[in-house]
Amino acid sequence: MIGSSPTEVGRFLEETEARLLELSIEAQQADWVYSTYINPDTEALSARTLARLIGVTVDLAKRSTRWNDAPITPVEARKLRLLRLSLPLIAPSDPSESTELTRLVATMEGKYARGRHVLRGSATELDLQELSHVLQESRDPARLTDAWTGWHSVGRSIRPDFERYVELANRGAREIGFPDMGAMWRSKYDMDPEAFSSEVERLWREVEPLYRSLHAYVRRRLVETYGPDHVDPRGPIPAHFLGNMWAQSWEGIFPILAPPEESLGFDLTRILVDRGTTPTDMVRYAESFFVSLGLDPLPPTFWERSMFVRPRDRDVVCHASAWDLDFADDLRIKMCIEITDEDFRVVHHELGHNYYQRAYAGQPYLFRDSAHDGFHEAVGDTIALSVTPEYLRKIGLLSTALPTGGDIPLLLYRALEKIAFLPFGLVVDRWRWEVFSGGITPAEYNDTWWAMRRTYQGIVPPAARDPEEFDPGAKFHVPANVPYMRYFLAAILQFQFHRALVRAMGSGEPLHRASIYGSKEAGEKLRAMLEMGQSREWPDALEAVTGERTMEARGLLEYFAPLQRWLDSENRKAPVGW
Ligand code: X8Z
Ligand code: ZN
Repeated sequence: MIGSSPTEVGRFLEETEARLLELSIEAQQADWVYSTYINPDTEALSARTLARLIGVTVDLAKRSTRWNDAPITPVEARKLRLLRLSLPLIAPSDPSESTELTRLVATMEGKYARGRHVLRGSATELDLQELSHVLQESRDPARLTDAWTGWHSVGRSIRPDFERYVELANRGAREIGFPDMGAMWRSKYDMDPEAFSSEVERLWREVEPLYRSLHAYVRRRLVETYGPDHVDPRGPIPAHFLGNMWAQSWEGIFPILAPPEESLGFDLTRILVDRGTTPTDMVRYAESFFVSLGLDPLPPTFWERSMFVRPRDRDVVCHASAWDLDFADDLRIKMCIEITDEDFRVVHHELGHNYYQRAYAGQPYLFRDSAHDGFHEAVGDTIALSVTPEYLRKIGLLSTALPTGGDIPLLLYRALEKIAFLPFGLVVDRWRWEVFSGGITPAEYNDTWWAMRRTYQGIVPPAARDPEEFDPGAKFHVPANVPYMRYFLAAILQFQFHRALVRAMGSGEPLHRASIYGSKEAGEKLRAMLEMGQSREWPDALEAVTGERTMEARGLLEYFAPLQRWLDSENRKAPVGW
């Protein structure tokens, strides 16, 4: 206990929080301008402000080690622990390496945002959104391959930046005591990083049988559509047939997967388009759901400062995100909203982030984050699970009588979105963790990426890939340095939350039909958790909503139980596995 007193650590933390708040606001402002107006100057500015924030954080984290064995309060100890983990990127303290690293991340993100491809027989450059439409709508294998391959070539240009980024980020993480960046990412879960890996594996094993059943059903229907020359009835599924650039969610091809004799009974995209819904209307729908739970409407600045549509005159980062520029009330989303069923869900997802941010704004700076990052991702999705046909009828979007048939089409639709996602959610960081630890070398980047995708997801690329390609770089979160395991956790957690909130309302309805819309009880439970921020370990936050202290797949399995039975009977006609 070397010359430290509680007041000393208290003063240190107070100054630390004030300084980091100031620098984070600056970094966010620069990043906002960069992301909504990409050019060399905004790139340099945002990289420089981030480098400054990282530099100060590293310096403070190093100074904080003097209290490692000191008798300080649990709150102080938690803050000191979180200080080291407060950023998803740490740079080496050498100033030139530090700006080099933040420049690299900005450059990679910019390359991704500017990716374009001209389809064969056309003269127009298509961006990611347009190429995604092709993947969803075309049934021509050659055209699908062209759109898929065209987009994935963006990865190749990112590859050299990525290699150097891994090197520098690891060097940074080691300076503050982590073995590598992946280990740093895994340390953010209030548990031993290795125990966290096992926890993830345990959750995956619980849901894997459901994924395999869905995979088998989908593959059989794709064989019916494209024939066994294109889709091997016993093998992995070629990724370009699944209606999504990364084959991460498959609801885009619902029309060819729906049970032949039943339908959803409505098409939300059609309804929204026919009513002349605007992007702002889409966000208003989502806001009003949160308000129905007893939460406040968004502030006027949200509507003034957010970006809802892709500007026509410049490049922007279109990947949807939610921001809190002053860590208080300057909430915004940045999104290129399309009037679709998918984006209807995404706006709910994004507002979940904003409502979380606002709820924990009352906490000290180092506690202004979610219980763990899976919680942040799960909130809006939990709300979106309550966007049921009955809810849509209630708010006047569905006027037709609801189909009286079974619930299988709806459950299948949801499974194509949520269950198909699970192994993808797992694979992105299982791969990156290995890259950061050195278990995967640059020469092995692409082959290992596909080996893992084949093992976990049962998918393969449209044709053999040159090992020189860099297909992970064609997924936003890789060039943008956003950890991904959060989405896997969120995919499990949202059903755990949904189940608990539905039961708290006293509803005995099957989970897939229940909606928490308008429930003040559900709103109160949610609010209690959101307001905690990360002031407590995540099991405390989980308990506030669910009464449980471990992440459990039970909610998800209960939600999809009727579908699992239906798939089991469907799959008597087809092999399972790959
Ligand atoms: O990136 C997102 C959000 C922003 S945090 C739109 N998601 C993941 C993805 O698009 O890959 C949401 C689900 C998974
Ligand atoms: Zn998100």
